[in-house]
Amino acid sequence: MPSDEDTIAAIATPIGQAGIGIVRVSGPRAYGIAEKIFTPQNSIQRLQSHRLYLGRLNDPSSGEMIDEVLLSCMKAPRSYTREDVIEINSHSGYVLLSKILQVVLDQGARQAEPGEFTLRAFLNGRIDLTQAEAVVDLLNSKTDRGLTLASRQIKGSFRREIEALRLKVVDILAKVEVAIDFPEEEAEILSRENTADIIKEGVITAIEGLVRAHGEGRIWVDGINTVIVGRVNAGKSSLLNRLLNEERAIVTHIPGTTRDIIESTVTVEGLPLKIMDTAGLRKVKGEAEKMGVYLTEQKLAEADFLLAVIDRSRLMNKDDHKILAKARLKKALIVLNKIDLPSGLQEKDHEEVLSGFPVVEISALTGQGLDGLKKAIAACIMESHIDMTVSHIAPNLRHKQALTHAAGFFRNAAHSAREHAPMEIVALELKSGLDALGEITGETTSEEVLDNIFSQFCLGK
Ligand SMILES: Nc1nc2c(ncn2[C@@H]2O[C@H](COP(=O)(O)OP(=O)(O)OP(=O)(O)O)[C@@H](O)[C@H]2O)c(=O)[nH]1
Ligand SMILES: [Mg+2]
Repeated sequence: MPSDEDTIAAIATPIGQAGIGIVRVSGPRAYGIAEKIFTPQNSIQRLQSHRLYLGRLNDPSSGEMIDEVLLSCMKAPRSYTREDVIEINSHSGYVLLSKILQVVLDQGARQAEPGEFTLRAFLNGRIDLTQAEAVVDLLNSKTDRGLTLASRQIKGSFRREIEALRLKVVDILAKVEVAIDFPEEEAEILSRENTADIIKEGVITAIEGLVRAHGEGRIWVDGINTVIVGRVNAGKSSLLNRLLNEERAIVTHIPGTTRDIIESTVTVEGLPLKIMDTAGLRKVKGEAEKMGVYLTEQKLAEADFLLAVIDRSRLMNKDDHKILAKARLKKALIVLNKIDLPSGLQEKDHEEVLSGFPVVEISALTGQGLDGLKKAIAACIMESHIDMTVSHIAPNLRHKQALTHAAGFFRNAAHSAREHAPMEIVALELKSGLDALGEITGETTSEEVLDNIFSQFCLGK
């Protein structure tokens, strides 16, 4: 990891047309750099923290004025990174912002890596890892509720839950360690039965609640993972376009048009769907289409909910049957498409193949049946195992895995305590559980995991 002695800089606003642009600088030389390149309009002794200054930005190497800017100053530790931070608010535009960044770099700063400002906030102890991750959630959130969950997590809601859990465990561990030191008096120090109960009711039950919150909370942040599947030409892309109300995916009469996964977000009857159009499933020879079918299989496996599209105007074939077999393993809604054409389905298809599935009929071409489709989607999701109760936190997959690990250790600890295993074993399991919890907040997280998390950020964040 780069040294935090460096002063880092990056363009912090999106590239493109906008009213203003910001170059952000953080580190020990931030103020020094500002004093070299910025001339305030009103003469001042020195730059003060938490002030905004109007002035001119100059290139010291040429003496040329670059722009009239607003400079904001934040002295450590009262800043995003807990280091000295300056932000240069200029006019927007890529060329101008690049030039400002270059001047800052010429004065001894280094270009920041993606997420490096937030990484510093983490390394300097201003936020924990759950709060850093919530920053990504905040930027990516698909719904208002997701936004609320992310902003609560930024304020430390999840961090506090984990800390409370750790305190409970530390408490138990302290008693266990005293019992290890004074084995003769173990019975007076603690009751094994009671210790096992406290671990189970105070710790494991709480962790199980957090693991459940993963499924519920992520729906609002990420959307319900909805995958449109079906044989080639069934009208999958047409259906996606209908639901999005835009021409997002290419539609042609040629079977095998879609190869890449096309993903978008849409709200159906108030429910957030992360919806994916996929390549039609069939036996293929071409490389690109093969790859597309492979991707489809992957998305199918991860889906929360399937929209299985069947071309009602044709006889069902092997591909349809294969898809329906897969749909039986998931929450699925069958969409019989092309009802503007005469039906090609046979009576026995309705009775045998489609029995047990919720079915709707639509025409993706004319839009007929679309309202019914939306209602059916909502009904399927509401009645399925997907729990729509609003949780107050949204642990991500990484948190869920660490929680599951931790719960395993605590279960072993409770079992060992009850079964009169040596107290050293109980202590060891409790410590391993604590480490697993520490991975969530970042106390015991490996550098590899940290790199992975912060690489999801954009430049300048
Ligand atoms: N008559 C009629 N034609 C439809 C309907 N829906 C789609 N089509 C036509 O069917 C053809 C295939 O539609 P797509 O939406 O590209 O089908 P797809 O399932 O995405 O196809 P692939 O990506 O190739 O697997 C196009 O010519 C569409 O115009 C419908 O409801 N009625
Ligand atoms: Mg398609």
